[in-house]
Order: sequence, then C-alpha cells, then structure tokens
Amino acid sequence: MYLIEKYKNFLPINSDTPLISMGEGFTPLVKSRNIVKDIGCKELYFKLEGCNPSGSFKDRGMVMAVSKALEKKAKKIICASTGNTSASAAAFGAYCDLETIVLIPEGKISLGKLSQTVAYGAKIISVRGNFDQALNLVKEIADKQDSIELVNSLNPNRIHGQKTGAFEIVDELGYSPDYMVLPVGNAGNITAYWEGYKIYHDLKNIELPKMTGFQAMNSAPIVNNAPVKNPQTIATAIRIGNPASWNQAKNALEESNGSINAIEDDRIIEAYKHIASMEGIFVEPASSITIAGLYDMKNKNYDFSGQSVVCVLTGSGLKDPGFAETYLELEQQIIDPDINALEEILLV
Ligand code: AN7
Repeated sequence: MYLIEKYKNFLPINSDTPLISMGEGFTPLVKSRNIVKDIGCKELYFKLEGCNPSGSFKDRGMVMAVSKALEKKAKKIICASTGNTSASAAAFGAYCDLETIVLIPEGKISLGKLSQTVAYGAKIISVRGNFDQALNLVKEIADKQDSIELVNSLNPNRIHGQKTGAFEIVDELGYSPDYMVLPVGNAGNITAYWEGYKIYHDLKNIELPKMTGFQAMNSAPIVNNAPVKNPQTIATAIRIGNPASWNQAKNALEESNGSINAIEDDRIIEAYKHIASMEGIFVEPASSITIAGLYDMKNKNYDFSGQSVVCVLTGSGLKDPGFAETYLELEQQIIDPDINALEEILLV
C-alpha cells in the first residue's frame, strides 16, 4: 500500500487528490547493538530515512506536496534547498511530469545530491548566497506567480507528509519512545514529527516523547535564539541560519519538555565514522549529528537509564562522497592476484 494511502485519514486527501508513490516511507527501524551500551539507555533505534527512494526523509513530505500540486493542476514546482529537498522534488517532478526548478546555495551542496538533481532533469539555479537567501527568492516568486507551486516545508503539505515518520515508529514499537532525536535545519521535520505524535496521542492515548533536536554549532539559530547571518558547518544539509519553521519547532520543544543543543563539527565528523563502524549504518553528516548529540548529553551526565530513544537518520551516507573523501582515510593493502601474497597478509 502507498504511504499516503495508508495514512490518508491523517492527511489532506480528498477524492480529487491523486494517490501517487515512488516507494517512499516504510523505512527500517533498526535496533542498536553497540552504541546503546555507551548511551546507557534501555533501547536505541535508528530510523533509516536514507532508504527512501531519493535517499532522504524529504520524500515523505514531497509525495504529499506533489500530490496536492497535481490536484491543483500545477505544471511547475519550485524549492530552495541545501540538497535533499531539491533531489526529492526533482525525482517526483520527473515521475509526475512537472517542471522542477531548484535554487541552491552555490558550491554548498553535496555531489550526490547535485548529481541526482541533474540526472532527474531539474532546472538548477545556483544562488551566490546561502540557503536562507535562496528560500526568500523562491517564496517571492511563488507569491508572484500562481502557476508555480512552492514545495519547501513552508508548504503545509510537506509537514503533513513528514508526520508519517512518527506514525510508523509508533505503529512498529507499539508505543512512542521517551526521546525522539532529530537533526534540525529548517525545522520542518521536528515540527512534523511532533504533530504526528500529538495526533497519535489523542487517538491512541500513547505517551508523548521529549523532542530532542541538534543544530551545528555555527548554524544554531534556535539554540542561540537569534538568526545566523552567515551559517557555517561541514554538515551542508543543515547549514541554515533562519529556519522557516522556527516558531513551530520552539513550540514542539516547549510542549514536549524537550531540548535543543549545538554540536561542534568535529563531533559530527566523529559520529559519522562511529555509527558506520559501530552499527554498520552509513549516514550523511547532518544525520550523524543525532549520534554526536546523544554522546554529548551522555558526557554531560544525562541519565538515560530505562529510557527508549529513537534517532531519525535523515539521509544516506552515499549522498556525500566528497565528505567521505575528505574525512575518511583509506587504508588498504595492495597485492598481486596471487594466493601466497594473500596468505602472507592473512595468516600471520
Ligand atoms: C539529511 O534539503 O533543508 O529541520 O533543503 O537534508 O526539516 O530542515 C535539508 C534538511 C536533516 C534538516 N537532515 O531537516 C534541504 C534541507 C538532512 C537534511 C535536515 C535536512 P529540517
């Protein structure tokens, strides 16, 4: 069954809304075997959003936004993006025969995301500036031109679609975790998950999790309660200084008795390697901030004993080969195709 079909009672779907799917959603919830011991919680799960068709969680929101765009008979979709939104929009645009226009901060999106967007055939416009400036431009043009549908998370249909991540977690576990951990960039996803949990809380009487967000140290407007004019981080996906869903995220953090903290780039890089080598899960740096964040809390003597924790791992590590090249050291031995040479290495 399609994702938006399964959860249609909680989504803005009517008889005119085309039900489409590229295979998004229904992503694995993988139980930690190793990091869980370091954190000292009862259980730790990873929601592998990199398993979505375009390799990130954005597909959950995009499928809803594009269904609604089709319902309105829109011919063009537009977004600003740090990379994953543009890849997702371009994929759905290709699938649904919509012209896709993406505005990206020049030179600041990863090679994987850019390659996808090129391959899917989107019109790519690089802005000499950052994501926040690109977002202002697309807002303005979408306001002026009715025929262009904005598919950034300012579009409420994006948030609706992304709520399904929370539904899936509760449907699978049978309860909600005590801590729901997410990276925060434009703050759409933390907003969406909180809405999802609240819907299930009202409907199924489940407990509500503490929403636990992390921003990169020099791109941390919500943590510091002030926009960042020139945000910087190696985690380009969350290099955002003025999040669109700032107020909604603050609300989620307050209502859930949650927390949001800033993490140094060096810790993000460490966690990127750590979750791969400890758990066999390769994620992009913006996603590994959740792991870095948990270790940071643990180091600050946070007591997770008896608690359940779910981290949303928002995007695949394959998205960012340039990052891998820069921060991973390839250690290998090279041999001739000769059994003696192999034995020499392995039979020591
Ligand atoms: C891997 O693609 O903003 O807080 O333009 O790609 O909902 O913005 C991406 C954000 C986390 C942050 N992890 O989520 C974009 C974009 C990954 C991301 C986030 C993004 P939000």
